[in-house]
Amino acid sequence: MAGLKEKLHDKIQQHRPRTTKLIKEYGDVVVDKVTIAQVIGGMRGLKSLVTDISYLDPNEGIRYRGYTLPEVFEKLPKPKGAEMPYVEGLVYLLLTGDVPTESEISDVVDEFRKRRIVPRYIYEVIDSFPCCSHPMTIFSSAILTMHRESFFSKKYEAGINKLDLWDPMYEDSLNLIAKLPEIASYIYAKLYRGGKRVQSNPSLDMGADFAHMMMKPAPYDEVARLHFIIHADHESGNVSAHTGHLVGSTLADVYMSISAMINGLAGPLHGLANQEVLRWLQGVKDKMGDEIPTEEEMKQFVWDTLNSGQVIPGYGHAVLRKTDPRYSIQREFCLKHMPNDTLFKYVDLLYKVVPPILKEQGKAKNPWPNLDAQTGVIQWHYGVTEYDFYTVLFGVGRTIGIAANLIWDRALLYPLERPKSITTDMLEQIAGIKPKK
Ligand code: CMX
Repeated sequence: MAGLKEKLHDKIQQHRPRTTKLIKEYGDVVVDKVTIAQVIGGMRGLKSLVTDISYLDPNEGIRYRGYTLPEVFEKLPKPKGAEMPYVEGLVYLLLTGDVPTESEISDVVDEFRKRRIVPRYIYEVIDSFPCCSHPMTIFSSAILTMHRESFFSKKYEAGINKLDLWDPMYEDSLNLIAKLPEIASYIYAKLYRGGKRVQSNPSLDMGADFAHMMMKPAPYDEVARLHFIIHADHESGNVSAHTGHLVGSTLADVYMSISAMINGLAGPLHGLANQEVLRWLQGVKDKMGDEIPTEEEMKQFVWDTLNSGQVIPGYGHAVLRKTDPRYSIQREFCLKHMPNDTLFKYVDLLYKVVPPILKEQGKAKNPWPNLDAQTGVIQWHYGVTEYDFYTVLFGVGRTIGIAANLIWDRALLYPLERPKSITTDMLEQIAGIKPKK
């Protein structure tokens, strides 16, 4: 057994009795109540999922395995001379809950190196898409097509004890994560670089290898590490995480589950917002020519969008009630590496004008920016100006967290997800505005 898998195996053995005890001895203890507003309103705030991989506090933001993002960036080992940690180290942390040592990191880097070769037919699938296909459609399809590689599905078909299902889920997950940077960069090459493919370089860590395949010089390797780490997980209720978990609960394999979660991520209220922020900013730039808008002009653009019944992309959140720390970390990166970038100045101006306007409008519960408000500006600065690609980058990072959850879902024998629906008549009866039949 490789180091990571052995450690994971031990952690699973230690954890299983905790879950078993909770169900068997405390299964009837009430966790939460459900209101009509929650039933109709997308289950906001309803505590009905469990994960130990990350936790989102409304005011503090995300913690991975108990660590805030600044702690994660401080604690995880970094490649020699690098500013940002190994993405491979985050995989280790999310899976085991432990910060890896240098030698444990080398093992994981080696694991990914061995698993990185993308099957030839995936290039053919990507090549066969009609023009104007969105990169997220291609990304999701490429992942789904690899279902034929699944150990999990083969083991299930052959008959496997459910206690052992986490093992092939782990193998599939590592295989998929190792291949995603190359798949994503080939989609980029195909759509925007005349199909010029750059093969992965086995001597590089995941972030540096992605920059190499994207043909972007340093510090794009740091950008890639930063990006994949901050996008990896956001507890279990967000649409991409929940979709991955839901599909996986049917014992669909990782390729099916991650392809589905990618489709959830591709909605403009979720991951696609990073593309929408850039589209919105470009609209402002087109109107302004080379001029930077004044504060008053920017306020007017924001009000125009709100008054036409649209949302301000990159602002608001279903759980967060403060500025997203993932936004702040990217902002610090911008202040250090690209303080004079024009788009960054736009984004900074938005940070000043949008929250007071959203507060004045009085609808959004959270007037502060989320991570998507900053992502595109960094990509644009380093030459990735094709903004419909940005959500693919989100998807590469998010796969790490969701795959870790899928492995633990199988390890802890979480069952098929199947909540109950009721009718509007029944809700009216519960509300007491209609007599019970
Ligand atoms: N601009 C304008 N109006 C907004 C808003 C925004 N950025 N954020 C929320 N609102 C509005 C909602 O549309 C809603 O309006 P109605 O009452 O007319 O339906 C009202 O404020 C209340 O919404 P809420 O409870 O504050 O927010 P929700 O939990 O319903 O939605 C989210 C959360 C993210 C979908 C919403 O804030 C939004 O649409 N933001 C813009 C899109 C975005 O940035 N999405 C990315 C989020 C991060 C991610 O998942 O990647």
